[in-house]
Amino acid sequence: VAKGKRTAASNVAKLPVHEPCEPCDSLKAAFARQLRYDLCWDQQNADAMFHALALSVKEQLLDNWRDTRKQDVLQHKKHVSYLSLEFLMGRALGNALLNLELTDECCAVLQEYAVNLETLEQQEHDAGLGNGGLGRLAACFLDSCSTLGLNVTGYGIRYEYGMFVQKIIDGYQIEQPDRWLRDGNPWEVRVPEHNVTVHFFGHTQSYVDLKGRRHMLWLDTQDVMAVAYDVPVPGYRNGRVNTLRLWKAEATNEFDLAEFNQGDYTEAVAAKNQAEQITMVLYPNDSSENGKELRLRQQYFLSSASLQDLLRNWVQQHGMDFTEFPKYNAIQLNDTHPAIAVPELMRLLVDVYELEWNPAWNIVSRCIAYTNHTLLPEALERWPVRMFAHMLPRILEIVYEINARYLDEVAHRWPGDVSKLRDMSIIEEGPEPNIRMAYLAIVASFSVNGVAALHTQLLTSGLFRNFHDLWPHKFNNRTNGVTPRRWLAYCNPGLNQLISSRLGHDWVTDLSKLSALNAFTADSSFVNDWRKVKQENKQALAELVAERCHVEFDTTMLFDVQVKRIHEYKRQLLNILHVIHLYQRVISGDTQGMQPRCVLIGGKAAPGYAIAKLIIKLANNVAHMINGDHRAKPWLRFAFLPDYNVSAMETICPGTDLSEQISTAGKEASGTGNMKFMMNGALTLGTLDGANIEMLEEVGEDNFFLFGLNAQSVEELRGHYRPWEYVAASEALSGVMSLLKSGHFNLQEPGIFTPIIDAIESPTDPWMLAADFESLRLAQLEVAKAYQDWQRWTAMSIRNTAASGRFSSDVTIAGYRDHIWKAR
Ligand code: GPQ
Repeated sequence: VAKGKRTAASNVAKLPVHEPCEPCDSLKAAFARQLRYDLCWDQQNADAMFHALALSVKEQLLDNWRDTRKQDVLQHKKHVSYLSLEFLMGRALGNALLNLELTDECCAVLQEYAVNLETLEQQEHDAGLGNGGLGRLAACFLDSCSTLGLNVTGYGIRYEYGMFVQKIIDGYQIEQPDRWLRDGNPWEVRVPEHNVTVHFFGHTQSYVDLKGRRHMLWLDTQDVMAVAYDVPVPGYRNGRVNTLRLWKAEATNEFDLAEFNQGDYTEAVAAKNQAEQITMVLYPNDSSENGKELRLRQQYFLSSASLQDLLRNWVQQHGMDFTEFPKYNAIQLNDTHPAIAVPELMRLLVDVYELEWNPAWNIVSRCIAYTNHTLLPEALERWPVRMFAHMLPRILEIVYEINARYLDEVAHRWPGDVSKLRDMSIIEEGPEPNIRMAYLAIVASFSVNGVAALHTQLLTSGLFRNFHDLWPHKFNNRTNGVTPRRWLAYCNPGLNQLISSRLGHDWVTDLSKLSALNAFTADSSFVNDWRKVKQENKQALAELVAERCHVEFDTTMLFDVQVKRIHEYKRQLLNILHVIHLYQRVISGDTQGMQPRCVLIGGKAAPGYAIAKLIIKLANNVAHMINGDHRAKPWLRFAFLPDYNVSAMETICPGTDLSEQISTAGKEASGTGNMKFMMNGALTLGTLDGANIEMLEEVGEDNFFLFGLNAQSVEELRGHYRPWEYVAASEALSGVMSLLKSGHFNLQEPGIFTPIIDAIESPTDPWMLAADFESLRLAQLEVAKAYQDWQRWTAMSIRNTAASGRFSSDVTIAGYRDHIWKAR
């Protein structure tokens, strides 16, 4: 047997492809069989039942999954590869049942086993293969692509450990590993026939063949095997099942054998461990660079494996002629994380498939498109040239060649302008030269998009201005969206039913239909029902808070919520300052006109982000103080929710009255949590940032609580910002700062909040908290007033849901389809 070359594919190739078989079992039969024969667990506990149920539901998908693949090939449907280091999928069971229209049947089956669906759903571990918005966007997009009938494959990494589990101990964040695969993942299918080999390290050597053509060899590499694990992505009741292909790193057989032949068994096992390291853990940084060698290995591993997979499929179907490849393929880069796909695709076409440079570049630059997700400089990826030279020597050569040819174009456009060449070069010169991944992505892409109107405008006028001058046609905006299946139909069954009772079900795939809800704001029975649903959802949220935070939320009070990654630019601190201010009002007896409220903050901080972790500690200490004070109880309750994740959001957004979207203007590229809240009838307290601006446009100023500086004023203020003046001018803020400085919230740990106090009072505070405090306070007074008229509030709530249609990811994906992918 040839070493390592036997694949499952070569074994089954001789079998008839369409052997007739029995029709698939009903869900009921499949479940009984799974429980009794396949699972073979002795105890039929909830966990076993969940696995049996998930496996049975997956079975229901398999025929459609296979047919989808077959039909797409037969119809030569354009294929889109969505390359992303993150897919924050959350749980799959409830969503699959909804999309397959199996929820009722499933409940009926489970009734015979005396167990309810919700209990089983809660057994499922979240697939937390992402940090926050960027990863969840990828997940929403996959749902919309399937629902819109597009041939899209998500390519990602099967991290053994996903996003860490957050524990709060003495108010501090403690990170614990997320062992989500511990009990197995019923949804995935390991597909060894798609294995590919990825090279690292080694060196290059050129040689000239007999025809005089120069070739580059990449020699003495250390190879890693990429094993495909496929996860089904069912569309909404349309029979389509797309694929999320997640790669796991394993040692190659060759690698093992070489070591074995020298008799070094332990070295061979160590090599296996080293290979498997690559896909071991998700880097837990959101909107900031990781800069670690292992992260670059992950990026190259994903990019190379996915592109090899694509090209192999192409050659199988079309042979070695790649001229039409761009007509049938688009590759979307989710931020620059997979931007190394650019030189890798060049390498595969030139070195492996032996195309000349120009035709290869022509193909690359007609396939690749890049989405930017932030303007924050700390998130812009730059890799040391030195690291490339060592780990990916052949890729570095290709990057140099791309850069040289592209700089010719720059020189042609701006003759004699040396500083332009320096500013725009893919290589950033200096004592430690770096590769600017965003520039690499822009140079190769036919489309560069931002994720909200303001963000795109700031990109083209600021960060990428030179590139916009050079290639204006590449730039476009695609405002983000969220899937109305998970984020309304599934997570809010009460509202789903109420809406459908008046509008029918079509809104689930055409969310613009929700605008018809505006007609019901004067229908008192509808308004009453809407309020009732909200109350029930608040009850469910209160139960979650009670269980996780041991704080009692009263559903008659206003639920004021901010959940998202903890980051200075998102300004959870501004929220906490306002809570402290409310607390001061209560203890000073200034409760005239005050609206009782429950404030909830949740989110994870990157483990190395000290000030973000300190903000969590402050939130917990303030909460502890307030919740322990009997004077506060009727007016104010405050909780920090540990381990905020996708499934927590499914309970949080339906139960929220007020959604806080309070980032410093110009810093939040889009936001997507803001849209989930809006869809579920929460009102927004927000700055003119990211997609907030478009939400405000849709719902109107009367139904939105706007405050704070706009992006332009923020920039104008920079350089002469004097926070102490804002403190002095605001009695409320002065009071808050004094209380904070007095050590009132850290009696046991003197001085711990000094870094926070210093940050607020610094004239270089990039987030300008003090500047926006008064404006936020006044907007919150408006919130309180509005909430006290529940009929008015409910009408506003209905109008928010009604206006949320534009923020369906179906709309966003239709935009990618028509304007970028040109797919049908
Ligand atoms: N975003 Cl660069 C992330 O979640 N992680 C990141 O590393 C970067 C961006 C977010 C961004 O902050 C939000 O404003 C967007 O709504 C989201 O990406 C999706 O575009």
